[in-house]
Amino acid sequence: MATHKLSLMAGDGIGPEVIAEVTKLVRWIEARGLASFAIEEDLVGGAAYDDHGEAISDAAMERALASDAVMFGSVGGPKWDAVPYSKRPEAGLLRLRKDLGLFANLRPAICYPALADASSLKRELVDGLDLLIVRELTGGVYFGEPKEVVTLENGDKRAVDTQLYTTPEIDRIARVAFELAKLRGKKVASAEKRNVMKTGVLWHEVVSRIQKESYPDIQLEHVLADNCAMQLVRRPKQYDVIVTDNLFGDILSDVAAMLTGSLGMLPSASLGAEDPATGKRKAMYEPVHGSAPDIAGRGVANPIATIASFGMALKYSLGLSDLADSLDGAIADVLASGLRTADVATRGQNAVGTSEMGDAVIAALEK
Ligand code: GGG
Repeated sequence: MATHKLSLMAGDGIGPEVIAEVTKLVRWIEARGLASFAIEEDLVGGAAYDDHGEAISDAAMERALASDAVMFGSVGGPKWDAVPYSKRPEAGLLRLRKDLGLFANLRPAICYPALADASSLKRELVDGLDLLIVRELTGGVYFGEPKEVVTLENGDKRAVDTQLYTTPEIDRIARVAFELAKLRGKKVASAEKRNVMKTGVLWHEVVSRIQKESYPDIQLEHVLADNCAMQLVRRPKQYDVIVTDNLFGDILSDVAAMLTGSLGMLPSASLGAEDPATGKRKAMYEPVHGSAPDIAGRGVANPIATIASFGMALKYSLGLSDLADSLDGAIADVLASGLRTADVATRGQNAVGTSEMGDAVIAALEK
């Protein structure tokens, strides 16, 4: 049996609480002889800064690079508001994405039937919703240079972030979206702002060309990102795969999260390019939610986004697709049984804690 190298980076706030549920799952899988794991645990974010003054150490980066998959919790919090920009907790996450080359961020937004009443929209608008946001993750305004705050001669300050995309960056993320669409609803919506941004013009041009040249059977719709946000809360089921840039993807997936009931329901996979020699990709899996400092340490966070992210790791990195399907089924069963964490509990439902929810998913897997 192959041993899977898993790098665990729990991070800050509720990160350690939700990652603890992945550790339980790993032990359960091992106890049943389904797979074996070599686990490395590393600090990241504010926890790493407090420990050694950087949001991620070079040694932790080395271990992440050598792993089959990184399971990441969450980073950030008001405790580190005054930390210099380059050492902020989020810098650890951005370095992981950049140095592992994780350009494709897959964010599925699925509304489980049992949670349709917890959605921000009416049941009929979200029941059966299953959309996939494909967010470009290593380019755009998060990384473009110049990126700085300068003090002008008159004492005023000027801040600049640069939205920058090249043809190859758009080409490769578009191909990921079209390939995924082939396996799903055979349609892609590409969201940008070509009416006001040059990067939007290039994005539109490249995505159109890729579709014409390589994916003529996939239906392509271009949508302005602001309109896409509106359509997501108006008629979300019109979409199957949405491909978009780093910043718009971040925003649109938070909107999509509320359609599923909670940000605590959205998993993600961040994937690099396939190595032609091994067929493997660098990969990191994390809940879309952040560190939620308001509820950290109380054991009430929803672990489903993190558990489902681990399911994506089983599928995309560890060759355990059947187990990933069983895990998805177990999540659906637990929700159907009425168990809820506080974020998705509706009137009259008693909420359970993080650990109870994790235990219930394992119990459902055993059935
Ligand atoms: N688990 C996600 C997380 O911790 N996010 C905090 C963060 O730094 N987000 C930046 C981004 O993804 O845009």
